[in-house]
Amino acid sequence: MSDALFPVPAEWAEHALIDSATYLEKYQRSIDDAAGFWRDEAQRIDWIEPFHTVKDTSFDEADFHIRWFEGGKLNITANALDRHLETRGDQVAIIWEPDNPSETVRKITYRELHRDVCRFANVLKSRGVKKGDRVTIYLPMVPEAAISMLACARIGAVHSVVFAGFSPDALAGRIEDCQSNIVITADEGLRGGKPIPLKANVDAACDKVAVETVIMLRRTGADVQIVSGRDVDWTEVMDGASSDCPAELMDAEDPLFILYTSGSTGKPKGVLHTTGGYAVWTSMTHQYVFDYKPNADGKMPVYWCAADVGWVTGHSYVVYAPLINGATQVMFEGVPNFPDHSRFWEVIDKHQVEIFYAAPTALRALMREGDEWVTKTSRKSLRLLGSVGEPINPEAWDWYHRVVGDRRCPIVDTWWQTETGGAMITPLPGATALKPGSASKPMFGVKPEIVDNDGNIQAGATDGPLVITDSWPGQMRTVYGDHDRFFQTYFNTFPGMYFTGDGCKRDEDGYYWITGRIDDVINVSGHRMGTAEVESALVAHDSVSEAAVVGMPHDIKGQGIYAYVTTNADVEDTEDLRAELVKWVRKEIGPIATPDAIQFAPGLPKTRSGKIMRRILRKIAENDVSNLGDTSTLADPSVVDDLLANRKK
Ligand code: 6R9
Repeated sequence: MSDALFPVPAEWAEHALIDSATYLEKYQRSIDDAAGFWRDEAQRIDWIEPFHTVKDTSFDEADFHIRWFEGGKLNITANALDRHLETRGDQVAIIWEPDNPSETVRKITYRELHRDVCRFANVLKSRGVKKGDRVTIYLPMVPEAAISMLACARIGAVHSVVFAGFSPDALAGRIEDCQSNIVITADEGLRGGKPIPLKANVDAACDKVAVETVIMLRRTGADVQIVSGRDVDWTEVMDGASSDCPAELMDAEDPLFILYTSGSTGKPKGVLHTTGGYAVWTSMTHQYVFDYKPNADGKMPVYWCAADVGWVTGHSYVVYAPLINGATQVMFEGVPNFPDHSRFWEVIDKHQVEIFYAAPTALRALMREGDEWVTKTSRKSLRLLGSVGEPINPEAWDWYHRVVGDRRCPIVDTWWQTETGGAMITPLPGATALKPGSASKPMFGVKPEIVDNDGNIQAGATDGPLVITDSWPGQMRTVYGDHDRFFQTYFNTFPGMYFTGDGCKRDEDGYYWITGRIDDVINVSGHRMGTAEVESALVAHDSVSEAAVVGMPHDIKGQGIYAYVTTNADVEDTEDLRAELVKWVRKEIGPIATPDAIQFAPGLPKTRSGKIMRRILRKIAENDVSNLGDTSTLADPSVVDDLLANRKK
């Protein structure tokens, strides 16, 4: 923890939507009079029919339910598109910056986006997609990703975006879980100059699960296999489609999307978000956290969230909230270090970005390359910086603040999760004095608490598991197809409360400091990996009999993946096998799951009841071996000696 405190700059206190007094007042009201507060905030959305009940929620097992804005009818795309046409139809909604800066930038106005979304919605309809059907989207960071998502929402279909870095197997598992029979993809993706064979991956996935239609966008023009009767070309089907598509009337609690995320057990869960609460929550948080409003000249500031649409940050803060709020935003196809380490800052200068939101892992990687890549660019347009995805260490915070933001720009360190839909604990730039590394204070309507291991709420400065004790509009509503798993995962550990899976400290000033996951989830470069997922990929290999995976500290990724692998008796533990296992996991899950270290272990530390003692494995991976704690309950304490002797550096 750092002791530094950065007061709210005077011009922010004066001009921001929320100053410190307003924050306190609004926060108090959001807790004391939740219904009144949210009735007012919900007016930011155009409701086709008004809701009759603001909030009807209970986290108790006997009466477990979460419903917001019941009776309300809306369409989120009418809010993101149609309502802007009259006032800002010709305003640029999306500035698309391609992977390679020498390729042409695309600028898409609200009118054009509306037209393309309507067209693509008609394409989906003509393929038999109806309200409630699931549509899988496996696309790179191109405007068509947003168009596809919005087209689904237009007609009430439920999108499931699968990150384009996931393997064919991971894709097939997600298609199967939500039983979608249509996939939208591209011939190839492009990242850092390297092509990613998306269509070939879809073909491989389709060998495992039956899919009726594949719509393919041509991004690179690569030679790909076309399966006749199943595959159709994006441009061809769009050409004939009408741009008139009325927005489907959706209930506030109708599903909007499914997004798969890793948990501590089992396969990834389909996190389901619904329409009304998500629309209110994401647009409100986006407006207040980024102080998003017209500049003095009436123009909307250029906003850039560098997250991929394959993650929740891309859903909430690239696609839905900015468009609902009428933003002009940059959508970036590439990576921070291509063609060189100045790319982020050059894009900021090129498009005069005022608000920039990125992940600490990217900042740490760039920080390592030296300041000059940053300082040779202007960055004068920047006013506000944001961070999301993992704890930002004070060194990276300081670099972001001092070098990137020239000490001028506040940093909003936003803590939230796929499950929470939008920012939960975060500074507001005009209201919150900043402490580097702290996500600071709760957003309106959020009641965080820190509990002890028995679930007793702790007062004052303390640390422990972080829970949220009451519902907020953007909360996930279920695990797709497994409502019981939803309850068991989040509401069973500490009855009556939502358990975040994160550990947290609260200091004397009431600031929250997220310390990281305390369940079996590893946060690799801001991406969640379940240890169970990597383990099951490893044991699926013929040579492996058992595997245990834990996190290890990693300078750039935050956490790396450390795998202990027990091979079959007749297998030799060679370097070749190690390399093969790394490749295997990449193939099974995708490059984000690449193990950073594999240690061959003839035995794993197990209790007499057969439970692997991960605490010991974590300590060895962290090289914190001076105190391994009590090992006396191990069935065979001698395995620990072998583990210590063969630790991977
Ligand atoms: C939005 C997103 C969620 C997990 C979460 C926590 C970590 C996210 C953070 C942060 C510290 C922040 N996390 N933001 N930790 N400070 N500002 O990242 O969602 O992919 O579901 O990950 O990420 O551990 O529980 P998701």
